[in-house]
Amino acid sequence: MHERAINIFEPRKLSIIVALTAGLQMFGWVPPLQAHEGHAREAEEHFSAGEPGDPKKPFRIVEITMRESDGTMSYQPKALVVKRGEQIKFVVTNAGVLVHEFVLASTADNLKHAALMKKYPDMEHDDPNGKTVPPRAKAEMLWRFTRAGTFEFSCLIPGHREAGMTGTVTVK
Ligand SMILES: [Cu+2]
Repeated sequence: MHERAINIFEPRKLSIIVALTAGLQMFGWVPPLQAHEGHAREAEEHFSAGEPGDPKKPFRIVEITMRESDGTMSYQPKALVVKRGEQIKFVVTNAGVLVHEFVLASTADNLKHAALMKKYPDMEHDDPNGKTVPPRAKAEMLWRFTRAGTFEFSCLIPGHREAGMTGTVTVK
Protein backbone atom coordinates (compact mmCIF):
# COMPACT_ATOMS: atom_id res chain seq x y z
CA MET A 1 0.00 0.00 0.00
CA HIS A 2 3.03 2.25 0.24
CA GLU A 3 2.96 3.31 -3.39
CA ARG A 4 -0.59 4.67 -2.89
CA ALA A 5 0.42 7.08 -0.14
CA ILE A 6 0.33 10.71 -1.27
CA ASN A 7 3.80 12.07 -1.71
CA ILE A 8 3.80 15.81 -2.21
CA PHE A 9 7.38 15.68 -3.42
CA GLU A 10 6.38 13.64 -6.42
CA PRO A 11 7.22 16.01 -9.31
CA ARG A 12 3.75 16.07 -10.84
CA LYS A 13 2.01 16.81 -7.51
CA LEU A 14 4.64 19.37 -6.59
CA SER A 15 3.99 21.26 -9.81
CA ILE A 16 0.27 21.32 -8.98
CA ILE A 17 1.07 22.88 -5.58
CA VAL A 18 3.34 25.46 -7.23
CA ALA A 19 0.61 26.33 -9.73
CA LEU A 20 -1.97 26.62 -6.93
CA THR A 21 0.33 28.92 -4.92
CA ALA A 22 0.91 31.11 -7.97
CA GLY A 23 -2.85 31.25 -8.55
CA LEU A 24 -3.54 32.37 -4.99
CA GLN A 25 -0.80 34.99 -5.25
CA MET A 26 -2.59 36.43 -8.26
CA PHE A 27 -5.52 37.12 -5.93
CA GLY A 28 -3.31 38.91 -3.44
CA TRP A 29 -2.50 35.96 -1.21
CA VAL A 30 1.10 35.80 0.01
CA PRO A 31 2.87 32.91 1.69
CA PRO A 32 3.27 33.77 5.42
CA LEU A 33 7.07 33.54 5.25
CA GLN A 34 7.24 36.16 2.52
CA ALA A 35 5.02 38.54 4.52
CA HIS A 36 7.34 38.19 7.48
CA GLU A 37 10.46 38.94 5.50
CA GLY A 38 8.77 42.04 4.13
CA HIS A 39 8.12 43.36 7.60
CA ALA A 40 11.66 42.57 8.84
CA ARG A 41 13.12 44.51 5.93
CA GLU A 42 10.86 47.42 6.71
CA ALA A 43 12.07 47.52 10.33
CA GLU A 44 15.65 47.97 9.13
CA GLU A 45 14.69 50.96 7.00
CA HIS A 46 15.96 54.42 7.79
CA PHE A 47 13.55 56.90 9.33
CA SER A 48 12.87 59.87 7.11
CA ALA A 49 11.36 62.13 9.83
CA GLY A 50 14.19 61.98 12.40
CA GLU A 51 14.90 59.30 14.99
CA PRO A 52 13.34 57.52 17.96
CA GLY A 53 13.34 59.76 21.06
CA ASP A 54 15.35 59.41 24.25
CA PRO A 55 13.01 59.18 27.29
CA LYS A 56 15.77 60.60 29.55
CA LYS A 57 15.74 63.89 27.65
CA PRO A 58 13.01 66.56 27.84
CA PHE A 59 9.99 66.21 25.60
CA ARG A 60 6.76 67.99 24.82
CA ILE A 61 3.50 66.05 24.83
CA VAL A 62 1.23 66.40 21.79
CA GLU A 63 -2.16 64.70 21.89
CA ILE A 64 -3.68 63.56 18.62
CA THR A 65 -7.17 62.12 18.17
CA MET A 66 -8.19 59.91 15.25
CA ARG A 67 -11.82 59.49 14.25
CA GLU A 68 -14.31 58.91 11.44
CA SER A 69 -17.33 61.05 10.60
CA ASP A 70 -19.63 61.30 7.55
CA GLY A 71 -17.40 59.25 5.27
CA THR A 72 -14.21 61.09 6.22
CA MET A 73 -11.42 60.07 8.57
CA SER A 74 -9.17 62.54 10.29
CA TYR A 75 -6.52 63.52 12.77
CA GLN A 76 -7.09 66.35 15.20
CA PRO A 77 -4.96 68.47 15.21
CA LYS A 78 -3.75 67.91 11.67
CA ALA A 79 -0.79 70.30 11.64
CA LEU A 80 2.06 70.76 14.05
CA VAL A 81 5.18 72.95 14.12
CA VAL A 82 8.28 71.83 16.03
CA LYS A 83 11.83 73.07 16.45
CA ARG A 84 14.65 71.09 14.95
CA GLY A 85 16.07 68.81 17.67
CA GLU A 86 12.86 68.91 19.71
CA GLN A 87 11.43 65.73 21.19
CA ILE A 88 7.71 65.13 21.00
CA LYS A 89 5.78 62.46 22.81
CA PHE A 90 2.74 61.74 20.67
CA VAL A 91 -0.21 60.44 22.64
CA VAL A 92 -2.51 59.09 19.95
CA THR A 93 -6.10 58.24 20.81
CA ASN A 94 -8.39 56.32 18.49
CA ALA A 95 -11.86 57.76 19.16
CA GLY A 96 -13.36 55.96 16.15
CA VAL A 97 -14.87 52.54 15.58
CA LEU A 98 -12.25 51.29 13.09
CA VAL A 99 -8.58 50.43 13.56
CA HIS A 100 -6.31 53.35 12.64
CA GLU A 101 -2.61 54.04 12.42
CA PHE A 102 -0.20 56.83 13.07
CA VAL A 103 2.87 56.49 10.85
CA LEU A 104 5.39 59.34 10.85
CA ALA A 105 7.65 59.71 7.79
CA SER A 106 8.20 61.75 4.65
CA THR A 107 5.26 61.84 2.23
CA ALA A 108 7.32 59.81 -0.29
CA ASP A 109 8.02 57.05 2.26
CA ASN A 110 4.41 56.96 3.43
CA LEU A 111 3.16 56.63 -0.14
CA LYS A 112 5.57 53.73 -0.75
CA HIS A 113 4.45 52.13 2.48
CA ALA A 114 0.78 52.65 1.58
CA ALA A 115 1.37 50.82 -1.72
CA LEU A 116 2.90 47.91 0.23
CA MET A 117 -0.10 47.85 2.56
CA LYS A 118 -2.43 47.40 -0.40
CA LYS A 119 -0.65 44.04 -0.81
CA TYR A 120 -0.54 43.23 2.92
CA PRO A 121 -3.66 44.94 4.34
CA ASP A 122 -3.40 43.16 7.70
CA MET A 123 0.08 44.49 8.42
CA GLU A 124 0.17 45.98 11.91
CA HIS A 125 2.70 48.44 13.22
CA ASP A 126 4.46 48.68 16.50
CA ASP A 127 7.53 50.47 15.19
CA PRO A 128 9.54 53.42 16.54
CA ASN A 129 7.83 55.66 13.93
CA GLY A 130 4.44 54.00 13.58
CA LYS A 131 1.68 52.50 15.70
CA THR A 132 -1.53 50.64 14.94
CA VAL A 133 -4.24 51.73 17.38
CA PRO A 134 -7.42 49.67 17.88
CA PRO A 135 -10.74 51.50 18.44
CA ARG A 136 -10.99 53.19 21.88
CA ALA A 137 -7.29 52.55 22.51
CA LYS A 138 -4.31 54.83 22.91
CA ALA A 139 -0.66 54.60 21.83
CA GLU A 140 2.41 56.64 22.70
CA MET A 141 5.39 57.41 20.54
CA LEU A 142 8.45 59.41 21.49
CA TRP A 143 10.16 61.02 18.54
CA ARG A 144 13.09 63.38 18.00
CA PHE A 145 12.86 65.64 14.97
CA THR A 146 16.49 65.87 13.86
CA ARG A 147 15.88 67.13 10.33
CA ALA A 148 14.38 70.35 9.07
CA GLY A 149 11.56 70.07 6.56
CA THR A 150 7.95 69.03 6.29
CA PHE A 151 6.98 65.52 7.32
CA GLU A 152 3.65 63.84 7.78
CA PHE A 153 1.72 61.38 9.82
CA SER A 154 -0.71 59.16 8.00
CA CYS A 155 -2.91 56.10 8.34
CA LEU A 156 -1.79 53.63 5.69
CA ILE A 157 -4.68 51.18 6.01
CA PRO A 158 -6.05 50.98 2.43
CA GLY A 159 -8.58 53.77 1.85
CA HIS A 160 -7.89 55.72 5.04
CA ARG A 161 -5.29 58.11 3.67
CA GLU A 162 -7.64 58.82 0.77
CA ALA A 163 -10.45 59.51 3.28
CA GLY A 164 -8.42 62.27 4.91
CA MET A 165 -5.99 60.63 7.30
CA THR A 166 -2.90 62.77 6.87
CA GLY A 167 -1.39 65.51 8.98
CA THR A 168 1.79 67.56 8.72
CA VAL A 169 4.75 68.27 10.98
CA THR A 170 6.86 71.27 10.00
CA VAL A 171 10.35 71.19 11.52
CA LYS A 172 12.00 74.63 11.73
CU1 LIG B 1 -7.15 54.80 9.60
